[in-house]
Amino acid sequence: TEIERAVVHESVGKALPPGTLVDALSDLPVPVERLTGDDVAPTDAVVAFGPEPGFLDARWVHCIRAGYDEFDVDAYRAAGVVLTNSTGIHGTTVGETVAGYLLAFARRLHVYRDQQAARTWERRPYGEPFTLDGERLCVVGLGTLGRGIVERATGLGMEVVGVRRSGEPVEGVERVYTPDALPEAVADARFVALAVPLTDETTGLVGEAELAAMREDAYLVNVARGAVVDQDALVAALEASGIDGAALDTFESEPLPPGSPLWDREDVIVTPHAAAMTRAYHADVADLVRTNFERWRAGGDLVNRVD
Ligand code: NDP
Ligand code: 7N6
Repeated sequence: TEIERAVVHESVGKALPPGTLVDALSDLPVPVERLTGDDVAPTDAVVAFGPEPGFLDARWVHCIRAGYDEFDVDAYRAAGVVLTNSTGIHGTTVGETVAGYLLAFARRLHVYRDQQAARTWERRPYGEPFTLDGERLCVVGLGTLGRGIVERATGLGMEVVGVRRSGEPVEGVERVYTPDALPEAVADARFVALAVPLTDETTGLVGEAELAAMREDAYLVNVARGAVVDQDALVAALEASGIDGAALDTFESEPLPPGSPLWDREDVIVTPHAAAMTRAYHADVADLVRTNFERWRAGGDLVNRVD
């Protein structure tokens, strides 16, 4: 089937100004229009942040996120609608954000920034600051995000281990574990970074037992999805000094509710699901969509197909 129109759904506004994406796609061989609501035609390609019921009438839906957990993949398959995601574009942004979290914790930058607000000139105790050099990081999920994190961490002199489904080796990762060995993989790590998709297998992946398996001076980083971590168990572990801190970009409920105990903790860095933000996001997404348009026309396989 030919695609006769591309529509940029208003939901993309959660990640970028929609007009930037419309402009970046203006060289497609079909008209590109903005869409509010979900009234789409069977010959439409839809570019969206999240799902809408009407999208099941489209020909192809492209999700501008890597995580497509909000989409009912079975329903798309049953309706014969092609579904693609945006994995592959977040390695640098999220990798740099995670490097920032790790550096902040080691060099205590998060504490000094808090102190600055109160004009407090006070160095942290001698035993507190450390260097990342030589510290061990365990990266859980070694795809685009995981590798982006690994590259920065090795550049900072860290020793990196990781976890992935296949257990296959990854450059820069000294030892790759399979998911069943997660407690063993995290046991010796000063930092544990989560970069897995949210699936049945990864929901609640890090709970009481995994937090207990971590070092008492460990930090947890979650740039995956909130539900990968049992948030109550995390708060309990922080309160009991079972771990030293956490950097969280994703939460069980977003925005993080004002009453959450995570807000007030000095040992927690909260970012508003912003780890992947960049003013080049529209261009990165447009490259993916353009590539797939060309493949579609040439009758080839699309990249990043998830159905
Ligand atoms: P990829 O598909 O490139 O990588 C996923 C990795 O997770 C793979 O290495 C895979 O293993 C591994 N994995 C899957 N299931 C398990 C499991 N049960 N246990 C251990 N490892 C597992 O995805 P991306 O790196 O592009 O994105 C990952 C997720 O990060 C997204 O799904 C999204 O939820 C989140 N994300 C968050 C962002 C943010 O703004 N904070 C930005 C972008 C993504 P294998 O290699 O063996 O297949
Ligand atoms: C856009 C965030 C993803 O899954 O959640 C992220 O790719 C997208 C700023």
